[in-house]
Amino acid sequence: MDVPKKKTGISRRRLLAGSAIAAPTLALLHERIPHRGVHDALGGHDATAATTEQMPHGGHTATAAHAGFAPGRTVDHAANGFDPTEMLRDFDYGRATRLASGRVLREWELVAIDREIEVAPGVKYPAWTYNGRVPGPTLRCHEGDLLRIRFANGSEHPHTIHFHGIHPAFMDGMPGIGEELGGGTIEPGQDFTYEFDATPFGVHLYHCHISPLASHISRGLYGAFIVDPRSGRADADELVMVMNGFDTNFDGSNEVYAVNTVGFHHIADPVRVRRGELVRIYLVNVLEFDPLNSFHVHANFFDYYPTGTRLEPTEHTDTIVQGQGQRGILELRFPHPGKYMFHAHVSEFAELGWTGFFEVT
Ligand SMILES: [Cu+2]
Repeated sequence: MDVPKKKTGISRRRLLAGSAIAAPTLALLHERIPHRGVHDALGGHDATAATTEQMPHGGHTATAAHAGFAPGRTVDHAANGFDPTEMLRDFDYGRATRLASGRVLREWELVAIDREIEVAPGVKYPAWTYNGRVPGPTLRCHEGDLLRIRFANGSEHPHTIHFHGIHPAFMDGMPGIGEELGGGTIEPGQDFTYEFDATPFGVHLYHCHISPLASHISRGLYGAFIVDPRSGRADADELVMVMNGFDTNFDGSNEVYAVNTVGFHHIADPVRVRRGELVRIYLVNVLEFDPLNSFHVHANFFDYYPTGTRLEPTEHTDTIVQGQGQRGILELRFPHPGKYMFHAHVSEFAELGWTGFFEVT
């Protein structure tokens, strides 16, 4: 009852064939997959024939054409109340005070709010949000801080905040656990304050943990949670990218894929970085309905720190795969100026929004 099923709406096939974002997408797909149904081509075994790697020039040229929908058909960021470009570098350190012990107490307020958001030009989605935005605020702290997060449920549905990290059971945001202490399920109109230590350092996430879990998460109730190591990290241009998707017709599969919610956003508005400067990406995969997601950057390599919990990278690569809930830190320097595509190396996701450019100047 808390997951209303929408009877009408666009299917993945119809979204591609006739929606607001269809024109350039369809042109692209027809150009590349001329004699095949769009859905079948994307979903069938032959979908790999359409990978950008195999058709690099066509892929780049045609995908760049997505920017063509931007001038006339942009997402209304003001109406959404958040802008994916701003969210990239928006870290919320909360309200910090020093306890008598000398330890830092960091406090936030998160409110669950139901609101409609636009996830691609003309594609509206009835989201469930923390603080009105998807993803929720990027909560950031230092290893060893005491964290206090007051959660108020202003939604019409029961929710929780389940943090990844190490904490007592009743602070886990799990229905049925700690109910006698006010935790567990937080009903509409109720509130609860989560309190725990910031540990371990790394890049984590938080999300609602009410069943059906996939529904509550995919609606938008998630965010990145970063714990900086005591030793700190080298100065860098830091970015948060939360890989997500939207099942706009509630059929159990996603119609739009993105980083930070708005599909194709960084095609028209590239992520601007400086040549030679260290760039650090906190990458989180919260995608539901698809078991894997991935990140690939063109013409550059990065160091990868899985979960960010060790200070030594495990890999030097241009592509990594993350399962649901996995995350990690990417560090790279762009040696050459220019525009470099980044996208999911699951081609279907890339074609449905999870693709963009770095612009190196
Ligand atoms: Cu929920």
